[in-house]
Amino acid sequence: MTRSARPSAAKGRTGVQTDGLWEAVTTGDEFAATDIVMAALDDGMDPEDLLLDVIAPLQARVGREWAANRITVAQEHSATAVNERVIGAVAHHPAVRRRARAAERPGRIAVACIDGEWHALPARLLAEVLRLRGWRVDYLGAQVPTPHLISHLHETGPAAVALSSSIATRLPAAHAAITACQSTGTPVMVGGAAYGPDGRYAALLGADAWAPDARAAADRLARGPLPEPRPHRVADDLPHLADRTYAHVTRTTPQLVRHVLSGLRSRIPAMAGYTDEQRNRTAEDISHIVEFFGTALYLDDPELFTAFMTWTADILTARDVPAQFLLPVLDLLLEQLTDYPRAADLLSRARTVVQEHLSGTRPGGPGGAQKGDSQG
Ligand code: B12
Repeated sequence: MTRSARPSAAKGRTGVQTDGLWEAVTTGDEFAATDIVMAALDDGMDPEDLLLDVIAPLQARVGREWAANRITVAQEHSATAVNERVIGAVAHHPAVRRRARAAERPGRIAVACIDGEWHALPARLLAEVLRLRGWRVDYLGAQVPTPHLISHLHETGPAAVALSSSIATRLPAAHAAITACQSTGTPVMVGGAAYGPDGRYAALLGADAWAPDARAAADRLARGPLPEPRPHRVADDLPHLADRTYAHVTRTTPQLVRHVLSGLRSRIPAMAGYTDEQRNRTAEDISHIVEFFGTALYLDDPELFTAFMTWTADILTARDVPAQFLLPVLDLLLEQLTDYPRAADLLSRARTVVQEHLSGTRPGGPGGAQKGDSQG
């Protein structure tokens, strides 16, 4: 499709052919997708609105469709790859470049995903919005090793560093990265779905600022410099870590996963007939459960784990896998952790929540839940 041959589908509230864009993105048609956003910019659409009110929700929809099992993992990967190219194309549109050049020059800022964080797209959206607002942005992309990030801050001396986290299990690593960045004297702004919709973990982990989305982040930065980093010690932020429960769980994760898998095999006879792929999937699911469990212990936030467990139950149900098997998983973990009261309490709570969720006695239980909306 050429830029002059624009699709004829009706334009939505935003002035973009959102249905056409969805179709192009989910069928991997990069050219058609780019044509649609270029046409919107040609028609004078505000690029920030295009990035945040069209492309970002479309990407979130990709996540919901995958969670509900309406698109495959491959389609989700391909759609995300197309969306990344679309964001790149927006950034290079002549009107967008003109606007970024004409904006005031508030200073330099680094935008990075923390170590182990693959979700680069949300950080990229933030980077482009800050560029539009005139910032000189060093966009470092996915999984930046903390020592290299620190060297970068020493070399460039930015006004702030924006650290993005989408997956909650990387929050312990984010905590260490925040503290390390602050030790260079650079204020740290954090954001991304991992911090929760209200950003509840940002202050807990000692960040200097948090914002719910890229627009709010840019507005906050436009109001003036972030506060100087306050000195803090990781151990003082989270005093409950003194009970060593988190340390024990992370250190023994491989053993815990093995114990759960062998326990499941003896409790669920059908597992004897599993294919290699089914066995690998089960092992992966158990690893994720233990990782989320560890993160909830790190933050001392039971809800992080219970929300993940009910979300997992919905994901399994959407794929016709009996979610009942989550109950013995929790029991088997409990068997190994009876000497750790905080761990045992969290597992018992999760068991109650999962049981209520599966029997439909909990608000948001199967049938009532919006599958895939959980951001942990
Ligand atoms: C695309 C995607 C992927 C892609 C990422 C590719 C890429 N280049 O980004 C791939 C396939 C790699 C991936 C992998 C995984 N993913 Co994934 N992924 C997603 C998905 C579908 C979209 C993420 C996204 O781009 N969202 C759209 C943007 C717009 O999100 P946003 O957060 O609103 O962004 C705004 C704000 O957060 C803010 N912001 C962002 N960063 C920052 C930073 C600062 C400083 C500030 C102020 C603001 C800010 O600004 C943005 C713009 O306004 C989500 C589902 C979803 N609904 O989001 C899951 C999701 C994030 N993934 C998830 C999971 C579990 C995984 C995997 C573990 C899956 C697996 N089994 O391997 C791995 C983990 C990899 C890792 N170690 O990081 C979970 C996380 C659950 C949780 N509770 O933590 C999610 C939520 C899906 C789900 N419902 O379970 N994933």
